[in-house]
Amino acid sequence: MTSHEERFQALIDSEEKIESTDWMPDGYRATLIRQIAQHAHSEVIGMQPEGNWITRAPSLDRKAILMAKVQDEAGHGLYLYSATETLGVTRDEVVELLHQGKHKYSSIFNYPTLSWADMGTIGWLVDGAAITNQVMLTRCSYGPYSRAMVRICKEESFHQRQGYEILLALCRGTDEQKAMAQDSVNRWWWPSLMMFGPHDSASTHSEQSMNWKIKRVSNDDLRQQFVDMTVPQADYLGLTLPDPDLQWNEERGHYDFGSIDWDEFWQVVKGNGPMNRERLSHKIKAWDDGAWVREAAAAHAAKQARKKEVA
Ligand code: FAQ
Repeated sequence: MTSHEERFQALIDSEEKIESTDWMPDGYRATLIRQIAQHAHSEVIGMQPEGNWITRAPSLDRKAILMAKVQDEAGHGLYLYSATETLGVTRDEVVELLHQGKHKYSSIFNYPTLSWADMGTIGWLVDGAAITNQVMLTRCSYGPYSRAMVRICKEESFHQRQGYEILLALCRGTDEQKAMAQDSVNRWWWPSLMMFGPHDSASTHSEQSMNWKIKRVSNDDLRQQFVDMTVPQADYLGLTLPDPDLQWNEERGHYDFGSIDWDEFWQVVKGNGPMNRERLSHKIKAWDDGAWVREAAAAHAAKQARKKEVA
């Protein structure tokens, strides 16, 4: 081991954070760029399914809350792109990779939002799964990522509560409203479980990422945590999770659940999900439409810099 490697390993072993100015192995840097950029892209693309309902929210209050949530997701994307930049790549570079289809984003955002109840279910299940994953990332060994996660988790908790509250209102409403909530949960349950990624045995990066303390809990353990947390919440709503194999296992102290359709997962990850094409083309259009804003901001910054030089 070189002295650089020894110091890096000592920091990891003693649970201290790696900072952008510290030496780090190339693989550690590349893994972080991949994961954090993918996470940032997910936050930004994740605005689309809910953005679809802003104009159709059932009341002014619901509309204001939904708009605030969608704006929070944009903010999360920005903190995460900033965290990626601390590793030596620019935001433009990673955004370009996303647009070329060379970077991934979370599979979950490739499903359509068909009813208002989906706003509740996304908050409850999708944000719920995101928090389960992100709470462990607050303990990630890379300082800028772990610190971004602390703030993001606080906001995601509010998102989850607002989603649950939408579903609670629907479940206490008319039979039709309750049926709408049930239909929504039927569609989002399995894709939410897929968010945690492939089984540990099929996860290419987990072992190394756990050794580097980038990931602190495995994909399967997080998925189990999420199921255990969510089943009682579904009971309280009076909704049925669409899995006949779901049952409490006294011996394990966890819920058993059925098998995930991994073919569906990989199809979605490869770009063949119900909404992949629409999501990416909408993202590229929004980026192109916003070019004038970026140009104006750059021109303004250059002007301010010239002013400073003259003064
Ligand atoms: N979708 O070896 P692993 C949110 C890929 S934020 C697509 O296990 P890893 C907020 C993976 O990249 C949601 N691809 O990978 C919100 C790899 O492919 P690669 C996003 C997936 O990285 C809420 C391959 O499969 N959260 O929801 C997925 O060790 C509501 C093998 O997998 C994050 O990104 C997937 N679900 O573990 C916004 C959290 N799973 O790159 C709006 C940070 C796996 O080799 C509304 N990320 N793949 O080509 C992570 O914690 C990890 O990256 C995992 C995957 C756990 C997602």
